[in-house]
Parts: sequence; structure tokens; C-alpha cells
Amino acid sequence: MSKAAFITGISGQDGSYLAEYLLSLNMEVHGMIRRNSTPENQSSRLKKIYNKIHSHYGDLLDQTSIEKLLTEIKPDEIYNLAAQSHVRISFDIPQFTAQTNAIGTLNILEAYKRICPSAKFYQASSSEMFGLTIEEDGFQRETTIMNPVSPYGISKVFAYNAVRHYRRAYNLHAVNGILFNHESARRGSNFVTNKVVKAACSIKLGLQDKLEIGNLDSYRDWGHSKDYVKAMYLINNHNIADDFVVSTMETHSVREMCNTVFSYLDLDYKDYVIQNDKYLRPEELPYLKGDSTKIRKTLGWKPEYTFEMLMHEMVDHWMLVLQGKESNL
Ligand code: NAP
Ligand code: G4F
Repeated sequence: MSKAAFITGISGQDGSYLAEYLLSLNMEVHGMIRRNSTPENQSSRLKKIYNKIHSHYGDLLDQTSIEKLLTEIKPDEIYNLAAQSHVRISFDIPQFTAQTNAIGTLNILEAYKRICPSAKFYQASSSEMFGLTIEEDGFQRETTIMNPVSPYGISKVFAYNAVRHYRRAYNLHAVNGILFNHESARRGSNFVTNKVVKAACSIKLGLQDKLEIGNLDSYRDWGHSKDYVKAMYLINNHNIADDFVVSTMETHSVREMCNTVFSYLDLDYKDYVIQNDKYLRPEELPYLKGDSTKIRKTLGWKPEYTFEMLMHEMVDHWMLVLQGKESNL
């Protein structure tokens, strides 16, 4: 009999790629979806696989819905990807962010402990938890002290520690993947990579003149979501419940990312990109570079996409979409 997976946040970037990956492993995939007044928005990233997955209405803040689903599905593997995942927006709605990301995780941990404690539980932890800390060699890794600088980062530190606590206190197979930034054509278009790519393609096609963004001098370790969902599966299926950093081990500034995208379109980003203070954050996380040696050595994971391959794939996608053509991403 095939194993059953339960994914919260299945309608998001990672949830959709993870569902595709688990289906390719012949798993039965169940996903929790929030009600939206525009139903197309619930499933726009799941178009390719909607008839192969089992979707269920629920919400991380609705304990009864989680308990009902875990009781019905009896999953072998749980992936808790649901979150208010936008760091800038977390400054505008800090309480909702904490409710969803911190208390929501506690809600599903409690239900998991009571209803299906023999399942494996994966938590979507984040490099944003490291905040201002950088080790002397320029990396952040599993042992780096967490010093978050946003309501989002703070909420994720709570969830990360809750998972470790439940693992120790109740002997559960509950694990954290500490993932550095990962992108794709399915990324929300208000995250910086997809915002820049979409605007650069619009400029190339004469649909837009300028691009207004925030801090050009922050650095991120950007990988591809498709590579990172494979890491989630490996981490959750390791024979020891443990926490792992997932990263490319490279960092690029937002400015370099703009240059890569515009150059690929034979444009000079300096002619089009304007800094607007409205996109700055009350407190910025200036630099991320992850040391993923542990997962590479222990689980044999490594990314297949380079930074350039990722950005070029996103550009190719938007050039098709903005010209009304089909993209298979
Ligand atoms: P995303 O595209 O924003 O997806 C988030 C998902 O969570 C969506 O399906 C969303 O549903 C759902 N959700 C939000 N609030 C919910 C609630 N109260 N109850 C149930 N579902 C809810 O994010 P992503 O990029 O795929 O990231 C997946 C997870 O990894 C998140 O936890 C994120 O914080 C974490 N993470 C992401 C990165 C990254 O670079 N992408 C790095 C580290 C960690 P709606 O569509 O209805 O809003
Ligand atoms: O694309 P971003 O919004 O991603 P951020 O804040 O790094 O968060 C993402 O990665 C985290 C992992 O480290 C995840 F946990 C989280 O869920 C999310 O997926 O911003 C990246 C950088 C920041 O320094 C930001 O200040 O780009 C800078 N930036 C500059 N102009 C901008 C903009 N970010 C956005 N969203 N929009 C701008 O106009």
C-alpha cells in the first residue's frame, strides 16, 4: 500500500512542488487548502496535479479542522508548510503572522502527538531565524545562534523550538528543515526575485518603464524550490529525527540579481531600477549564506540548479506568459 502524506500550505510555491515530487514517488498526497472567495486562487499552482491529489478545506488556526483531517487521513508523513511567509508583510500584520506561524504550528503538533504520533513530521523552518548572526567564516549553519529581525523570523524561531521540544519530550519523529531562500516561476510576485523578473520582462516587451524596489544591497542565498522539496523529503525520511540547513552555499546581492536578470534580456538594470523607501523594512536582514555541508554529507543532497539557471528559467517563463503563450512551469 502506498504511503500517505499530508501537506499544509499545498497551494503555495513549495506545497505544489512537494506534492508533484511525492506523487512521482507513488505516494498518496493530501493537502489542506484555505477557503478563498476566488476558488481559482486556491488551486492555481496545482493545475497539473489537481485530479491526482486529495484536497481538503482547513486552516492551521482551526484546531478542529486539523484534528478531523489527521483522524481521517492517518498520514505516514506530515509536511507543515503553511505560513504567512512574507517577511515585509509580517511587519504590517505581526499578530496574524505569529498566530499562523507559531500558534498554528503548535496546533498541528498537538493534534499530531494525540492522533498519529507514529507519523513523521516536517516543519518549514527558515534562514530568516538567524537574523543578524554570521559566523566568522561568513556562513550560517545548524549551530548558529538565532537572532531574528522580523515578526516572521521570531514566529519561525518559536515553531522551530516547539518542534525540537515535541521531539525530545514525546519521542516524536519531528524535524526542521532550515531552508534558505528558494524561488521559481511559482514564487509569489511580491517576493524580490519574481518581482524583478516579471518587471524586467514587462520592460523588455514595452509594457512597463521602470521598476521600484527596496534595498539593493542585501544578500541572499537563492536556490530553486524544486531542489529544496527533495531535501524536505530526505530530511523527513532520515532514520534519525534531526534538523538540517538547506542552501546553495553561494550568496548574491539584490543588485547582482537585477544585473543577472536584465543582462539576460540584453538590458542594463541601471537604466530602469529605482530605489523607493516604501519597500524598505523597519529592520533588515542584510546577509544570508548557508552552510549545507551536513545535509550534503549525511543525506547526499545537493542542488541541481545554479543561480543563473534559476533566474533564466524564471525569465523564460515570464516572457512566454506576458506574450499570452503557455508556460509548462
Ligand atoms: P507560500 O507560497 O507563501 O505558501 C504558503 C502556504 O501557506 C499557502 O498555501 C497559504 O495558503 C498557506 N497558509 C497561509 N496561512 C495559512 C493558514 N492559516 N492555514 C492554512 N494554510 C495557510 O510560501 P512558500 O514559499 O511555499 O513557503 C513554504 C513554507 O516554507 C512557509 O512556511 C515558509 O515560511 C517556509 N520557508 C520558505 C522559504 C522560501 O524561500 N520560499 C524559505 C524558508 C522557509 P493561501 O494560498 O490560501 O494563502
Ligand atoms: O524576496 P524577499 O521578500 O525574501 P525574504 O525577506 O528574504 O524572505 C524569504 O526568504 C526567507 C528565507 O530566508 C523565507 F523564510 C521567507 O518566507 C521568504 O520566502 O526579500 C529578499 C531581499 C530582502 O533583503 C529585501 O529587503 O530583497 C530585498 N528587497 C529589495 N527590494 C525586496 C524588494 N523584497 C521585496 N519583497 N520587494 C522589494 O521590492
